[in-house]
Amino acid sequence: MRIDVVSIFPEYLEGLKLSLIGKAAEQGLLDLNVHDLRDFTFDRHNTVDDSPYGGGAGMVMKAEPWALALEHILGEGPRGASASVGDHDGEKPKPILIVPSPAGRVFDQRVAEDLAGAEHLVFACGRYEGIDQRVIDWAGEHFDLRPMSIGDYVLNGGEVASMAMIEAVSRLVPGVIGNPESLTEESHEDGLLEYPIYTKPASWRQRDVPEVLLSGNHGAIARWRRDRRLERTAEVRPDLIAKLGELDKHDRAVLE
Ligand code: 6GU
Repeated sequence: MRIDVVSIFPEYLEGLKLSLIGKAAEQGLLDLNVHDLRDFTFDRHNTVDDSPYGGGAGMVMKAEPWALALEHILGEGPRGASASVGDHDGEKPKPILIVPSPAGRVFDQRVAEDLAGAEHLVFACGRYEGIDQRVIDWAGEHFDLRPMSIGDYVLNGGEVASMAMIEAVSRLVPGVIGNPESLTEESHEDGLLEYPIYTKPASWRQRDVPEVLLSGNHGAIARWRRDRRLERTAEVRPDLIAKLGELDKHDRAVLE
């Protein structure tokens, strides 16, 4: 998977080079490219923003640097040499352009799974007052446009949101996580939160690991874990319980 990120703070994205995501990039599973928006400005002050037409607080990101940065990304890479902006004759899907914004659709594990199947993702990190709408509209002709929010709160810019989305998506790319089983037994994978986990010692400061986990009875352990997941989800995320399908008798009893 190819991932491009455009930001006026490319240093923010350095964190992605650490840990599993960085390793995947080194191994060639992910082709991660971070671009500085100011490299696509040509005035003395590398201006990327200006005051909003119609008045109001804050600044708006100018259209032209964004268009040049996105055109640069479209013109690069495998399709590069012969292809030019606007070449999408159906052989290849358009790259997905994610525009982080509190006004976007909310990103969740389902969206992450969908994006994990894409060949090319581009993240356009703006400041939250936003980017001139005309370049967003223009980009919609060349990209599969996806405004995305990571939750109902406001950040100062799209960088942290992009990092969260990139981490959630790239860990689902085959090969990035060594043990794919660790992907299936997770919160949000099947609509329930995780069960509590323990490691040695079996007794720590007068607190004991639940006995069933030491029993070697795999059926009992699986049942205990499911019960804890149901309880925990009902306690902290009743909205998720409401979204579950038909539950069996035992599950229903746990929730009563
Ligand atoms: Cl994706 N961007 C910004 N700037 N703020 C947010 C957000 C994104 N998601 C929630 N708040």
